[in-house]
Amino acid sequence: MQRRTFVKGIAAASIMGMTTTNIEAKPTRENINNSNVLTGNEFFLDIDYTPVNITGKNAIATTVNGQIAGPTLVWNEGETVTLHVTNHLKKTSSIHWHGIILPTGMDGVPGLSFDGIAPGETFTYKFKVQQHGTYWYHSHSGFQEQTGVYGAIVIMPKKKEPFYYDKDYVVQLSDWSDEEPMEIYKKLKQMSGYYNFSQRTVGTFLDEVKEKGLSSAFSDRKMWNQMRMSDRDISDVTGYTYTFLMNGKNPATQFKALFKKGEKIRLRFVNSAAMTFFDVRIPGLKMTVVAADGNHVKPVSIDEFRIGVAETYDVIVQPTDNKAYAIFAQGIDRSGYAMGSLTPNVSMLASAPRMDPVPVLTHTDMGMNMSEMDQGGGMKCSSGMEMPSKKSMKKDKYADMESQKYPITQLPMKRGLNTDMMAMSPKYRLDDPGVGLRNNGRMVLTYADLKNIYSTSKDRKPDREIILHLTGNMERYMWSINGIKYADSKPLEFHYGERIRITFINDTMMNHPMHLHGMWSDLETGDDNHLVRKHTIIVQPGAKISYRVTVNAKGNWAYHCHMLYHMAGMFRKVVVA
Ligand SMILES: [Cu+2]
Repeated sequence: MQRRTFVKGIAAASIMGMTTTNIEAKPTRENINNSNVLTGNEFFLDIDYTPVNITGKNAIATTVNGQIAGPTLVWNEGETVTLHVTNHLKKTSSIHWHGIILPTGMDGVPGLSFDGIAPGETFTYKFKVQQHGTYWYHSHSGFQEQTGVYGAIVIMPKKKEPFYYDKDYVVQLSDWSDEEPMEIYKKLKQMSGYYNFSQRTVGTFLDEVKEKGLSSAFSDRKMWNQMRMSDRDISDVTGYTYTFLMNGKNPATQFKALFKKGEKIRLRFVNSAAMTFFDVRIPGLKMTVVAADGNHVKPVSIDEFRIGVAETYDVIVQPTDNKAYAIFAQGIDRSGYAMGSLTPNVSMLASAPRMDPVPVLTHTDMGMNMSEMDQGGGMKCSSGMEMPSKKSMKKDKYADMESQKYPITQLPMKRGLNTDMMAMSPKYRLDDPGVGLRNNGRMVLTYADLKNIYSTSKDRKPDREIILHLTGNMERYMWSINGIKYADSKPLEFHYGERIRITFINDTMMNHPMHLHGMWSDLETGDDNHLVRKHTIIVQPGAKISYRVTVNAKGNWAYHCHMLYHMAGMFRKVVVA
């Protein structure tokens, strides 16, 4: 895979000028200033087909203003913005402002907020900007996001921020495929492992035998086989078809962020990929995380962070040497990477570090707790093996979160063909960096490290709780919530003015980045005095997570997994009345 990515990169580099335009930033302290940035209060955005060559092959992208990524929009907190979006495609299109608090009619979800933008038409969005930080926008129609309809949003704060930096860059990560998204989706439907070549072979089995002995290797294997799952099921769509981009550039053409030695550089990471989680690090530099999903957090110094699809993180780095540093974002399944250089000189480029080994899912990722295996717990599977299920909930460090009791609103749940597994002992795993990042010798950010910089001790306690299971059937590539896919579901009813606790239990083996439109998600990380405010929350495989939502926005809202090919089923309409 590594070699393939490299080869693709070289091919693209040799046809420079045919690659998409993306001019290097020339930032100033409070102003992201490059030619791919639009500032002001009124914006004109054109969605259109654009020929691109990202991999060495000509392809047609759908773009905003002719570029991948689309222009970075810079807004000012407190001002009203007007955005005229014209659709030049042959199909309905839309722009959704991800993470932005606005009236439902401006949210840009066809069928929920408005009718969508018909071919040849212009829709004008207008709303007051009530927040600051790093966000993004994307099409909410079909698979247009996969083919390029996305860009970053930077909102300048009214008040001075509680940290200092000299330069400011957006680092927007994405995944590009020359294949039509519908083709990708069809292949996944036919064979969910189509793009995953990391699954175990006879060779790896023999290695395991050497390592663990025959019986233990065999029983491990037997268990996975009985569950018709693979412990290498990390990503559905991989570097086999994807080229990973940083600000529209592949690893050969490289995005470059310039610095002078000693300067503090703010990097605004945005994951605009359709399907790819990235593990981001800058070898040789500590990163100080200062914001998550646009909101300030207590600064935390780390070596690496995982960014789920649709999340954003702002970090500050201070390069100490006059050399090029790699901004390295490897795909969660290690099938490829996006990369750029943090460099004192545009002609000085960093080389890529080695990718980490392909991660292997563990019992933890299946919602099992090995220490409890003897007494019960584990994962139940419709097709075969059933784990003993005597309950033994040991007190753990998230016992407080575990013991919170609110009136629970029962929601319909269907187990059947739509679900082929179930986490028997789902745990809060906020301090778990996740599959592939555990014990890697680096300081990896976890949700437990995220603390709102402002106190939330006066925030209302939840009035009630709803529990939602993230469910799926890998074999049929069907995703759902509570075993019910969107098409068969009833809307979730939230009451205007209430505070609701949402608990997700992930019954699948994949990470799902859950995104609620229109309202903030206040994540419980074990410290009620500093609930961290997010718009997208990763629910790890076999895990459980809780957050609180103040229901302060009337209307219809989308609530869904942000993995593009999971969305059709793993989606709910929320009605606030
Ligand atoms: Cu998902």
